[in-house]
Amino acid sequence: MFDKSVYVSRRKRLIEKMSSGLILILGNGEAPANYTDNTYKFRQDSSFLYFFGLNLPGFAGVLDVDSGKEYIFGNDVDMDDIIWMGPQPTVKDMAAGVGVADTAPFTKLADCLKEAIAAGRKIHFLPPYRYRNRIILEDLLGIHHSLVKSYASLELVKAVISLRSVKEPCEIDEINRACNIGYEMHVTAMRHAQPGVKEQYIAGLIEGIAASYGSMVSFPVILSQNGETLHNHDHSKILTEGRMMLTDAGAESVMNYCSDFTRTVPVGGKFNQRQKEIYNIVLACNNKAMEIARPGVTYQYVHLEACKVLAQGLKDLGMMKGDVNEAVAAGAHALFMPHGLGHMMGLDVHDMEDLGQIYVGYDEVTRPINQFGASSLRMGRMLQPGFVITDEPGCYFIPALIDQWRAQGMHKDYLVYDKIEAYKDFGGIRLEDDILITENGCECMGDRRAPITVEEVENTMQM
Ligand SMILES: [Mn+2]
Repeated sequence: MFDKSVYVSRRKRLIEKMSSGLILILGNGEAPANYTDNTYKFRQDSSFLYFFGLNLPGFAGVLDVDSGKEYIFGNDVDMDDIIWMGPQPTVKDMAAGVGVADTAPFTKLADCLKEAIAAGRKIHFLPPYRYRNRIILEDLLGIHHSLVKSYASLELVKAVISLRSVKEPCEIDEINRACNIGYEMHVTAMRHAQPGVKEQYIAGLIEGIAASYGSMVSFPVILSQNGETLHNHDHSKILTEGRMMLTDAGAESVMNYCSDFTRTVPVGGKFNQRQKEIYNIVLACNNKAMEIARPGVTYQYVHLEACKVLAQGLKDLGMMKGDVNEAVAAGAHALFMPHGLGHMMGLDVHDMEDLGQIYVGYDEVTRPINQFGASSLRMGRMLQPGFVITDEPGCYFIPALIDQWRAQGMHKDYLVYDKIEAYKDFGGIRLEDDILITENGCECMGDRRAPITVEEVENTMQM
């Protein structure tokens, strides 16, 4: 946990941003996997972690915007719990550790909210993403669980996003820790990417590295020699010479801050000419984004500039034609990169996605682009110092998409289908780093950037 003052200050700033009423922040509970006592690994709600820091199931925090009073609701363990789990600190002691003086059993939360509702006060809560919390909110507020999400407080959503978007120095340290674990995961994956090795074996190895640092992966590992499938969780293939292995994976630090890197390497450790050509285009896109991302420019602009590098590279290889700026404005490059350049990252790998991507990634000035490819950009708005974002351009040859676009004559002024056809067996490449926006530019997070140039990757794989 961070120092008590970190949580005290965050709650104070949250209260200052709100007009009136009560703020309810629900923590998560245990989630049974196949029977009640056999649970998934516990993951606390990120906003609860941010404001109340307690990484245990079954808590809720309440802030009274008008009086400034703060409460934590949760149950002390009983003898049965002690027998199975060992002695545990009291809720009172844990709450004191994050600067909250008033605590009560979880059942008292209903009384607290009922009293406020009876007095005509507004209860602000965040959109629930777990069924358990929807049902708890139904019980507490009398709103049917199917409707409860639509009653979430937009005022609270916006206030929480404004705080969590700008990372504090202590958070940046944590993200760097997660990145250092990610570095080890990716170097390990590279060194095992040999013909005859099963994808699942490497996926398991790197998941074990995340777990061995007392944490877990920040999302299910994506690892496949069929990298053209963007989120490929199928690890059943045996690595084959001539293919490339795409690994998109990250770790959570002990305090649940995330990393998220992608590397794509030639199976066996040596790029062939065709692989090298596409690879270097994607690397140039990644580097371009890092070169221009700074406060005062939007990430939508950075995305489009990176796409222009992609289009220019593919034009040089004869797969695209015409004016590069016009091709990108038309969205022709999205055949090869049907996703956005990146997303915010912090306590969630897609930071605050539960609060609504439109509020995290966009504002009144920067609106999403309603076009295939660019519409998948999760983060578009003006950059500020302290933002942590992923930089993850890619180039994929998706046979079904190529066939569909060709049949429909899509963007035929910019796409040379006869040339593209020859790459249908190529797969896909994505290269992802995590960047911190600084006062004048940005920097790559983690102590070292994971091997990324052709030379670095080949050298790493030979060791
Ligand atoms: Mn990512």
